Amino acid sequence: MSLRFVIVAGPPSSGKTSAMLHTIAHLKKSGMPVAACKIDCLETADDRRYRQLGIPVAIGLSEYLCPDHFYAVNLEEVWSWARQQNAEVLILETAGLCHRCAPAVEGCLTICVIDNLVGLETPKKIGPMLSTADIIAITKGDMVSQAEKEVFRDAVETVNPGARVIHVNGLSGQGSLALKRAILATRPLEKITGQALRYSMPAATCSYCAGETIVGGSFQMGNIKKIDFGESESCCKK
Ligand SMILES: Nc1nc2c(ncn2[C@@H]2O[C@H](COP(=O)(O)OP(=O)(O)OP(=O)(O)O)[C@@H](O)[C@H]2O)c(=O)[nH]1
Ligand SMILES: [Zn+2]
Ligand SMILES: [Zn+2]
Repeated sequence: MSLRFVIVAGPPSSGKTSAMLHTIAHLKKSGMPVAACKIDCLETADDRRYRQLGIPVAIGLSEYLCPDHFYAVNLEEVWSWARQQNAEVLILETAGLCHRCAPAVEGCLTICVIDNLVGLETPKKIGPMLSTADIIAITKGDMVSQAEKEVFRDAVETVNPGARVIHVNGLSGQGSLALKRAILATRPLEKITGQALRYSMPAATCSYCAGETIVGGSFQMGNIKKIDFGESESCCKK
């Protein structure tokens, strides 16, 4: 009952599905039964794209909940669903909208997909989603120069020096064979229950989490953190 549980995260439109469609096609050619699940907030069309490969597909929409917390709460259920489909590889794609959370789980191969166009500061900004990944797939290399590609790779490696970087073209599929090989080289996991998230999630227990919509201190309770304006406050008082 073991499963290679592969987590794919990255900013919106970075090329996660494009890269995975090519990778899953390679896995299928090797006779590997694959299932895919997509976690998003309000809407996704990714299920239709994955279904075109003729594999079992599930979607989870978090709606009014934080998608990352929703994701963590449903890991066991996604595992059971994939096993019921007799999958030996599960591709779990997550929106990765909250740049404070990271979906990586111990024992699961975690791939962070980031594109060459997001700017040199972005690897730092998306922090743990990138720094806790095993593999970083950099897409859209066809849209930048060789020099830009190298500088961007450097910025990525500064945030996660231990990860393996693979350049993937989501359109042509170039690089997806390396992703397939990395997935097949991963040791299947016996169960997900008891595995640890590699990075803790922030507490989200303020009045706005509970549905409050009005701005102002008297409408706020629970876990409130205010900005420390430090020096700039004393400047304004002058
Ligand atoms: N030029 C170029 N375009 C790409 C590449 N990879 C993906 N794209 C395009 O980028 C857009 C977004 O790709 P998706 O695969 O949908 O990205 P995603 O990360 O799955 O998006 P969400 O799931 O909506 O967050 C699509 O129009 C793709 O065709 C690439 O390597 N080069
Ligand atoms: Zn997608
Ligand atoms: Zn979060």
